[in-house]
Amino acid sequence: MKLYSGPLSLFARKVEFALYEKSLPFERVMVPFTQEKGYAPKHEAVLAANPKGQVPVLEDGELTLFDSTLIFEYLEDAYPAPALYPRDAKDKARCRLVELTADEIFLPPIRSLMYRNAPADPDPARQDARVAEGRRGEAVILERYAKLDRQLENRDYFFGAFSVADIAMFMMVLWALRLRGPRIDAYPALAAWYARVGARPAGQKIASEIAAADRELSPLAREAQ
Ligand SMILES: N[C@@H](CCC(=O)N[C@@H](CS)C(=O)NCC(=O)O)C(=O)O
Repeated sequence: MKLYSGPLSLFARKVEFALYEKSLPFERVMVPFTQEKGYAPKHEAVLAANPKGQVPVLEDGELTLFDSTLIFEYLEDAYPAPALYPRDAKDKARCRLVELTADEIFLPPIRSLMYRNAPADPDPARQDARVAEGRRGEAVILERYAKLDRQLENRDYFFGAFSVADIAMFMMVLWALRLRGPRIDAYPALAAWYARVGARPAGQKIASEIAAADRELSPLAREAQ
């Protein structure tokens, strides 16, 4: 298998997490990324495979797929063990809902913090507007933390065994923290779950590679050194 990934691509790292969990060997191609230019210039293979021009893109033999959620579903069908979805149909649907909630509902307030790693806007008014939006984003993130804390109370993982719901939500919390968003210490169930997912070999590998990429690419990480 070949995965087109990005050093600081939340969605591509999410797929790497699943590949490691399933112990599937893969060749990783890192597409160019800088905080200044984002994903420009786009990798030709990614443009050819994905009309959105986005990573992750997975090739498995003659199959080429994009979108982290579709890739998760394919990996589960093609390589079912270990399972990363619950077996029960309703829990499986709930698991997909947690993944969607992470990717589409939790991400927007986290995105509002990304300006912290981007070059400052030369227009002070526009920069102030970004800072204000980031503050509003932080308030929303705190509401999400409180909800996750209630959901995870007395649970090791969202659905008994580790699943894609844990991967998708872990990636969001990791992103909020790496962008110096609100801490999770005041949310004991969330903090314990986050540490549990992060202690898995795949979680450790993902988190340490992202931290290394940040040290190389991100002003926030350089400031913290
Ligand atoms: N829904 C897609 C989102 C993929 C995505 O947003 N990829 C980002 C990197 S994390 C990207 O390639 N951005 C470049 C662009 O949009 O031009 C998925 O789950 O894979």
